[in-house]
Amino acid sequence: MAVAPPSVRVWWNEPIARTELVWMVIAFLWGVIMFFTMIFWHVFGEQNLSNETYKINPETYVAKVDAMVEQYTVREEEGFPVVRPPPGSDVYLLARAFQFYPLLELEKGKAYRMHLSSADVQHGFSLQPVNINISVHPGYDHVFTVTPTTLGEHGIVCNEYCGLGHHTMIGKIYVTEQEGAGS
Ligand SMILES: [Cu+2]
Repeated sequence: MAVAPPSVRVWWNEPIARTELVWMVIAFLWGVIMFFTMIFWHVFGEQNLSNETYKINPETYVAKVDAMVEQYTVREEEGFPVVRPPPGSDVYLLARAFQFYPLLELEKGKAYRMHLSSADVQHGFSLQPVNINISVHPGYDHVFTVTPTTLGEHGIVCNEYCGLGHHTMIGKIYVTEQEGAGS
């Protein structure tokens, strides 16, 4: 609140100073440029995923994960199932305190419908070393199409602080040659 009332009560009808007008136009044009840059970068920057998001309750999501694990587990690693779902199928990855479940094995050059959700709190999915980062929220099923291009073992780390065991929260995606194309 001002101590004294302004000398010109209806100040908003005063003419705009030239410099101020110039800056307003610059700010507006910059806003327009940034707007189109966003769209351009989404398409050509290869950083943002064209994902879809659906509401889902965590129990329903966990049930889908368990069904996939039951059907496509090929081996175990330190008590964790390694799941190899068929190319083209829906792949469910679950983030929960403090693990990514299960371990996945995908074929190079094949497309998968990847689902990502959390059973408890917010986590971060960070695929290394390619550095793809996605926020993982409980109650939301993030769906995107992935086609692995690099053979080998890829680490997933949680990059959203989620509790005391956060630093131990890691996962793994193996990318292998296509079946029938040699080992
Ligand atoms: Cu975490």
